[in-house]
Amino acid sequence: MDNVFIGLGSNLNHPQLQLNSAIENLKEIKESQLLNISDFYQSEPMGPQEQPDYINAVVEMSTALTAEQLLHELQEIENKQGRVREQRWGARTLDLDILLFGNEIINTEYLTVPHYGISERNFVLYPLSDLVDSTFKIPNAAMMSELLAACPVTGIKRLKKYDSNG
Ligand code: A4P
Ligand code: MG
Repeated sequence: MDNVFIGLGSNLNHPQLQLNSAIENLKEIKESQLLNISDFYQSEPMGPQEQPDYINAVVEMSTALTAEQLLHELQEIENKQGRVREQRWGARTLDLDILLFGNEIINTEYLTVPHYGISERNFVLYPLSDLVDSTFKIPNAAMMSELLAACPVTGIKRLKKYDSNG
């Protein structure tokens, strides 16, 4: 079993509810368990600015699936929740990215793991830091404490602990 971290993002159609639904759907993935959920964060859009703010979070799971099998499951959930792929970095109902897959380094046509934005994006690093300690080392990158120190807190705010009734 590998411990994996998945980034969740939404800025359309009631983003907090989209994340709540995504979490319920993630719990149903075969041969996998949901272990931990970060706080939810509101973040200003990276990319085109004429789109709403995002709600972002990170979850930790364990899985017996391969990374490609997991990606397939995540894309099914994105589609189920009405994801339409249009503009790059444009607004979306749900984006599920594999941030880390154990210590694996993957570079294929379909997958880049660790996710290419993990070291710089505040809307990834801050929720991830809810789930790992400051000495956590990201494969091919630096330690959590160093990445956080270099990452601006502007444009992001912590909302609340995930509430399964919310
Ligand atoms: N893919 C490769 N590696 C991975 C991975 N580690 N996890 C491939 C998931 N998918 C991965 O993804 C396109 C292809 O990436 C997939 O088919 C898969 O094979 P996509 O979800 O269809 O496209 P995308 O998400 O629009 O593109 P991209 O470049 O992944 O966008 P990002 O980087 O996810 O950014 N601003 C804020 N504040 N918060 C956000 O969450 N998100 C984005 C999207 C833009 N601005 C944002 C946020
Ligand atoms: Mg994506």
